[in-house]
Amino acid sequence: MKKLWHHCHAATMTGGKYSVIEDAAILTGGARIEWIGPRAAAPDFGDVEHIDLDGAWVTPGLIDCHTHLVFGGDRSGEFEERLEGVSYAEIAARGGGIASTVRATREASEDALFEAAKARALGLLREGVTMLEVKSGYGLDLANERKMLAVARRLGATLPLNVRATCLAAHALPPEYANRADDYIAYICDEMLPALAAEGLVDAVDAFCEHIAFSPQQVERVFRCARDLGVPVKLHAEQLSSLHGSSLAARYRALSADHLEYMTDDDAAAMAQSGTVAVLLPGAFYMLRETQLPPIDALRRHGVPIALASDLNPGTSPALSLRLMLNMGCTLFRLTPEEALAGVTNHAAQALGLQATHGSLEAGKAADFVAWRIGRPAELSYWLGGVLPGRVVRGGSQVDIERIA
Ligand code: DI6
Ligand code: FE
Repeated sequence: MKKLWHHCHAATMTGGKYSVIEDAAILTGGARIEWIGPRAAAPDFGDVEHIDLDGAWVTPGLIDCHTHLVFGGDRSGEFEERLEGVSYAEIAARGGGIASTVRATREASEDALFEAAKARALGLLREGVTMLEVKSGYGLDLANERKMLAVARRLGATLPLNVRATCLAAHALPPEYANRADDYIAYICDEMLPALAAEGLVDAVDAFCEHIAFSPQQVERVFRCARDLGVPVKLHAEQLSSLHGSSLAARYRALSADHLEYMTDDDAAAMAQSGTVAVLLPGAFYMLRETQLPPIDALRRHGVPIALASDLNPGTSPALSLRLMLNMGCTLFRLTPEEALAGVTNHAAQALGLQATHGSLEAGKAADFVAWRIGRPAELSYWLGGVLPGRVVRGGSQVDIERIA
């Protein structure tokens, strides 16, 4: 039966703005929105189920468009050591850092990875996230990258969440390829990506373009391979230094370039041209105690869509809350609450290539939304994390999180 959700206000986020409808009504049929508008303008829908939302504010379901939430182990021990004065270089020299997560991920069974990832995903769902992206990148060989991506697919198949899987094989150099980065890139392009794409495990391809990871030339080889396979690309760019990875991403019509603290005005212009979304990651900025701000004014001036994401990963952003990122996007980066909310709805959908079906409340789009018991949309950015009262609706059905967990 169709459902008419009423007694609510809607921040539809159409066009990346609040686009408020006061005293709204939303008609859903199955998993889609069939009609949305002011209740007073609603036609007679006949025999439908009426659902009273008690004056809630309805927004699109939140979208976390950049996570590494499948991983083995954690790095809280290293966190503690660093605070006791052990340097990052010492930790790395004895096989810590990313390498330790690669080891723990390779050692973990698919089931163990799934259970740990499921707990994190449920935490996000509980706070209003209905879609998230998961990157591989801690396997770094065919079998282990496949294992990570299979966990991502399983999360999407078993939880009331849309999960997009991104292959980030070009994240770090695995130990067996030490000092042979070009050979590893060849392995990615000749074996890993073709196999994983053929198995339907890859919605996008990502890479880490940085002095401590891969050069723009190496990234470009990965991008060419993705293009030949018909898979869209994304890029970790300009996180620690300026290599103009974001301009390279724009040349390949990337869905997004992410981090971007060190990007230039020309990079922003190139991204605007190609419609590449700027995904900002305040959790990593905070955790690394970075002081170089991403150039928000240049992004605004050039009209680059801005998204916000958790970057949930065990090293640089152990951020279990996307809502906390809304506050940090405002407090650290001076985004407005409206920009922050667009960053986890409309623009986040665009960063995943799904803006035609998700990210705003419009007839024809997915019936994924959250009815928040708040007085104004800015509260979503104002409270620092935590679960705000309300209900999460995914595919037209209210999610019963306690039953799933
Ligand atoms: N940038 C980051 O901040 C993370 N990966 C990346 O490409 C770091 C991931 C980790 O330390 O485990
Ligand atoms: Fe990341």
